Amino acid sequence: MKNTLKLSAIALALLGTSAAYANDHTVHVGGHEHNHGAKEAKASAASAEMADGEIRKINKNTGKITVKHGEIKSVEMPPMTMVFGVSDKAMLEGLKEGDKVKFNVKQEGSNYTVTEIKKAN
Ligand SMILES: [Cu+2]
Repeated sequence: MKNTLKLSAIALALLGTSAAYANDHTVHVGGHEHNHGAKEAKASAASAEMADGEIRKINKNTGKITVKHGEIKSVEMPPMTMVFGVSDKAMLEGLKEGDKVKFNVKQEGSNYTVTEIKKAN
């Protein structure tokens, strides 16, 4: 479990690096070259419009949260309750079960990772 989390943290770090590289040099990394323009438009829409959710369960040790969420337009997901990993466990500090939150999600294959989360107040 711990190793898996470490590996995904490394993978996330690597993804971040290649995305930055692609932006700086207009070199397209990965298998989505033809969708590049559309993908960027989606990403900026996502940061403007975070998804709504309510924390049902939170495990700061494993970095997993169960969230009852509304529609997540950035990854075309309908409302549901599900478990997410987080890209950085530090994001979970200050959050607890029952909190209403706004969050962003990144999809990697069939895995969804919360990249940003904050209390909705
Ligand atoms: Cu979901």
